[in-house]
Amino acid sequence: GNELRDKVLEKYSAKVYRNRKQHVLSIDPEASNEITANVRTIPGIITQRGCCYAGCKGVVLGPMSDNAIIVHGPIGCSFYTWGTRRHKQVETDRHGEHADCYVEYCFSTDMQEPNIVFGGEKKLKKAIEECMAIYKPKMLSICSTCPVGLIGDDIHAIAKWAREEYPGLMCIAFSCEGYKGVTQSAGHHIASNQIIRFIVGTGDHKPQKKFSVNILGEYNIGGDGWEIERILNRCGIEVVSAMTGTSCYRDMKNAHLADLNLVQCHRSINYVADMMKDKYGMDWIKVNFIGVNATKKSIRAIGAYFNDPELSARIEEVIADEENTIADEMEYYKSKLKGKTAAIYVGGSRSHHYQLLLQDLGMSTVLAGYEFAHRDDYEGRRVIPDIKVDADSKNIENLKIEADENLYNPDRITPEHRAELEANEDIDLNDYQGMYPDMEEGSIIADDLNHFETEEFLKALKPDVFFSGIKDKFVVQKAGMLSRQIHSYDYQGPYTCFQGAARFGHDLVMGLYVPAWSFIKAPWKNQATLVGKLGGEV
Ligand code: CFM
Ligand code: HCA
Repeated sequence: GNELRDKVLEKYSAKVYRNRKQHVLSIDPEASNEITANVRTIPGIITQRGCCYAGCKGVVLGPMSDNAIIVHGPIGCSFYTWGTRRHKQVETDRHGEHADCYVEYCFSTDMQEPNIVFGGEKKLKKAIEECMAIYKPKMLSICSTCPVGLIGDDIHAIAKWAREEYPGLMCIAFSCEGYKGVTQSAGHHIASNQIIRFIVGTGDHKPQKKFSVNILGEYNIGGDGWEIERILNRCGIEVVSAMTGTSCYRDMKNAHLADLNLVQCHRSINYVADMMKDKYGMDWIKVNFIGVNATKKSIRAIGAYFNDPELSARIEEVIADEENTIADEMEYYKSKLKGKTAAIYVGGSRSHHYQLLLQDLGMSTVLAGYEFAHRDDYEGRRVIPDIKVDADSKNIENLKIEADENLYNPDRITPEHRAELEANEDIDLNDYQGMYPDMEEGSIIADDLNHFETEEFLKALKPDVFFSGIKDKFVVQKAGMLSRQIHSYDYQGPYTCFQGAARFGHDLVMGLYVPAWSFIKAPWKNQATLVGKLGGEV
């Protein structure tokens, strides 16, 4: 039932209560568990959400190595996204050629008041000229922040000017003003649209191996993407591009030449997968490389798609070998973690993915939620037709995609094989089931969880660890509960696939068993659990 939810939310005014109640529920297999998501946060509430610009510039564009991003706006917006997300990169493309890497740089027009009053276009052109003179990038992005949209600088005209002025330069403008959407999610969509419009389909570097894929929605945080690629390469599968971790503009141009798209983070990049399906007829499968069992299921699904006995045999060999390498460690971590509970609250897919890794370690998740996911990330893609399109979502362009005259090929697999895959419950072909099916009855789901609710739920549920981000980590830790960052991994990682799972187990055991905990007492441990009167005295 929803008793705990109602108890936590009852402190609100009636209006706020009515709103928040639609975002928080307890999983009940008998009920529809419909949730409200991707709508505006109530003003005044301390949300953990970010803005549209963060989703476009920071999340999707940021990891591309050879993409010089000029932030058109006041300097604070640049500073905020400068090196705070741990997408690792190298200075080579997938063919071993040098590609300049700008991920550690911060380019900004540093708009001042006079630019807001008289317009910032001249300053932006000057910034582009300066960047071209010094760095000569192959790709240059212009990302606008809030004031640019308000004063109406035409960044798209300037991008066109730059493409003409500098032959060979791919200059793309992104109207990703912070206010454009209700969260980062709007920025993911805006970035995806331009990737399809300007990048994918412009390269001609064909894959060399028999089986090739793109990895979509993998940003190489802490090296996650490198570990996934190591495993896929061992299996004999070529990675044409990753979007956008471990990739550069030059790799992404060739993405349409791969056989299959793998979608790791559905939330941030399902747009690209859908558009590539419409334009090239390329299938996608939902994968999850977080967790040993999830990884096994994912690579077996890839094997099933390609339907090649040699490939499937190699996949089984790799699984056996990788599992063998971590077996003793996993056994030990499991013995230390079995029966413990967790709460997870991050932006999108990781709140779902990490539950599977915790299950591998014998743990369960008592509360989970997303900052900015949509209903389909909770309930599965089958609810997409029922999602209300409100004024905020209408604000973001929905590209009309047509099949590519030469490259559209919907018959990459036979109709019989497609029917087989669709009937197979272990394979999500062009589909995502969302987080619910992996959650236990009675666990709490909280969309756009805020500071107040975080503290109240943690006090009531007392999980052993709270997985979250920088904004709430220390509040929780000072209250005596371990908090691990699932965005940045607290400077650790990779946590993907087999070795990543063992590394995660190691870090979690270290965190939970560190003797420092005996020096802090959670505030609620100092409070009486029962308050009442006995014989007239308190
Ligand atoms: Fe996808 Fe991500 Fe996530 Fe995300 Fe993010 Fe991130 Fe995240 Mo921070 S793309 S939705 S917008 S998995 S940056 S790498 S950790 S909130 S759960
Ligand atoms: C973002 C980036 C972020 C923030 C992390 C955090 C990331 O949303 O703009 O709040 O700890 O992963 O770096 O999600």
